[in-house]
Amino acid sequence: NNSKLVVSLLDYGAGNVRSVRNAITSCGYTIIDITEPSQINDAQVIIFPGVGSYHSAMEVLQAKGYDAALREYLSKDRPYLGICLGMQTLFESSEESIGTENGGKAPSSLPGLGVIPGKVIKFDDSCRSVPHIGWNGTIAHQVSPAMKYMMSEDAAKPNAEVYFVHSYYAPITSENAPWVLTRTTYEGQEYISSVQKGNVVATQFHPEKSGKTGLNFIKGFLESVEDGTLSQTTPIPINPNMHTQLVKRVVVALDVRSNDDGDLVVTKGDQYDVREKDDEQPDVSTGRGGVRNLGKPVQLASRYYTEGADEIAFLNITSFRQGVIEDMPMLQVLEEASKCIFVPLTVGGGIRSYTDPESGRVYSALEVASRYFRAGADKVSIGSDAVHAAEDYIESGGKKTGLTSIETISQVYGVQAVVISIDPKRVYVSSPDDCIKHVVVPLDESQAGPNEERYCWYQCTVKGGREARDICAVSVAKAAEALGAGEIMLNCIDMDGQCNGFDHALMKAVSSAVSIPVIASSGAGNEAHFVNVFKETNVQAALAAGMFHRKEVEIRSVKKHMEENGIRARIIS
Ligand code: 1PR
Repeated sequence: NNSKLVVSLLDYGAGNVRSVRNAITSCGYTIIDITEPSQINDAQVIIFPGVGSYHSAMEVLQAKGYDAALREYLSKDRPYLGICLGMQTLFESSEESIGTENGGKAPSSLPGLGVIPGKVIKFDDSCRSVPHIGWNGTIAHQVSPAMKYMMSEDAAKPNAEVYFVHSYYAPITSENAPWVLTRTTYEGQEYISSVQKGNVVATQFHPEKSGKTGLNFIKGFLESVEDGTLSQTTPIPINPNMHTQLVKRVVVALDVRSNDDGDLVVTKGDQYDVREKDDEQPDVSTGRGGVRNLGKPVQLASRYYTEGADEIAFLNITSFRQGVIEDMPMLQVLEEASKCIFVPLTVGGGIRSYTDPESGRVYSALEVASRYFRAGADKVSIGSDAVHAAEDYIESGGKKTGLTSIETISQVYGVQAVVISIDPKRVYVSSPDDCIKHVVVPLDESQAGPNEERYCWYQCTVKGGREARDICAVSVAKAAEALGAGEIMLNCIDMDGQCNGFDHALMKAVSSAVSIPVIASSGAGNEAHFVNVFKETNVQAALAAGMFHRKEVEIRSVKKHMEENGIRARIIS
C-alpha cells in the first residue's frame, strides 16, 4: 500500500496502544501522534483507542484540552475511529464515571463527548461473568464500506468473531438506533458493538486484537476514508431473533526462561520441573539435566497465532530470581511478538514491586507492569504477589489498602488487564472435617489420593511451586476478585505436563466461587480434554502448553472437535 493517508493517533499515554500502532502499520499506513489540540483539526483521520477507565479518559481529554477540539471535529463529520473506550466516550455519560478511584465513595460524573444519545452501563454480573472477555460475533444493522472485508457472506449468520474486553456496554435505544452499525449478544444481553454515522465510526471490540478479521476492519475503514466512500452506508433489515455467542477460548502458554547457555527459550515442565530427566550429558556439578528447549518464544508464538490461538501467554518462570525491570529480553519478546501477533498477549512472572540491589531504587508493581504494557502486553498475570496480597487481605478482615499490585494496576489499566495465575497443589484429606480452614472438594474415584482419600484442598504455592502457603486456591481467587482482578489462570501442579486432562474438581470449585472468568490450565493432552472441561465446568477458556509445543495436537483440531461436540469456538479460515 503506497497510501498518502496519514493516521493521526490520539494516544494519551494511559496504556498499550502499541498493538493499534502495529495494526495500522501492518495495513500499510503511516501514523502521526496527536500531542496538542490544534493537531485535531488538521488531521485527515483520527483513531482514538481509549484505554483505562471512562473517568480517567475524560479527565485526560479535558486536562489536555482535547475534548472541545474533538467535539468540533466530530460535529463536522470528519473521519474518526474510536476503539473500546474510544467508542464509549462518544456517548453522553457512563456509570463507570462514578469514581472508583475514591473507593466508589465520591461520585464524579464527568460527561462524555455526547455525540451519541445514551448512557454506558455495567453488565449485570448476577447472571454472567463480568468483564465480557473474549471472542464474540457481530450482527450488522448497516452495510458499511468499513465492513467490506469482514461482513458475513451469509446474511443469516453473524460476522466472524472479534475480540472484546469490557465490563460496561452501550444499550440500544430508540434515540441511538440509527447509529448502530453492529450489535452483539452477551449471555442474553444485546448491546452496541459498533457505531457509524457518516464518517464517524467506533467499535466496542478491539480490531487490533481480532486477528485477520480485525485487520480487515481497519483496512476497510482506512481504504474507504482514502477513497471518500466511508459514509456510504445502507441500513439493512434487522432480525431480532439472530444472536451471537461468546465462544470458548483456546489459549497457549509459553513458559520462558534462559537455558544454561543464556538463551531465552520456551520450556515446559513436568509438574513444574523443566529439566530433562534422561539427559545424556547432565550438568557435572548438579547432576541435573539441561532446561528443556522447545523453541524460540516469538517464533513459536507467531506459529500459534497463525494456527488460530485465541490468546497467547508468555510466562517468565524464573522471575523470582531477578528483577524484571531489567529483564530486557522478555520486554523484547513482547515488542517483537506484538508486531506480528494480533490476538491478546498476556505476560506473567515477576509482576510485583522490586528494589534494584545496586541503586536501591524501588520500582512499584505498577511501574513494572507499565513497562510490559508499553512493550505490547494486553494483560499482566500476577502469581506469587497475588497470594501474598490475598493473605494480607484475609488477615485484615477484608480491608483494601489500595496499595497492592492487583489494586494499583487494575485502577490504571482496568480490571481486565489483571490476570491472577494460581499454582496450587493438592493436599489430600479423608474427610472435609479434617480441614476446616480451607475449601475442601470431593474427588471422584479416579482422582483419589495415595491412601484412597476422596477429598482434597488446593494449597497455593509461590515462586513457581517452590514454596507452599497456608491458603487455598478458592480463597486466593475470591480475595483477588475483591481486590480488582479481572480473570484467573488456574493451574494445577499435580496435573501439569501429565496429559491426563484438566483438574475438573478444582475448576468447578474456583469458577463457582467467583464471577470473573477462569482459564483452565495444566494437564491437557488431547482434543477431548478441552471438550470435557468446557462441558463439565464453567471455565471460559482452556490453556495448554506441552501438547502444542510437541506438535502432538493442533489448535485447529481442538477447535474442530469442540464444534463437533456443540461447543462454539473461533474457527479461522
Ligand atoms: O509468581 O508472579 O513471578 O509468576 C510466575 C509465573 O510463572 C506463574 O504464572 C507460574 O505459573 C509460572 N511458573 C513458575 N514456574 C513454573 C514452572 O513450570 N517451573 N510455569 C511456571 C507454570 C503453568 C502453565 C503451564 C500449564 C499447562 N506453567 O503455563 O504451561 O500448566 O501445561 P501443560 O498443558 O503442558 O500441562 P510470579
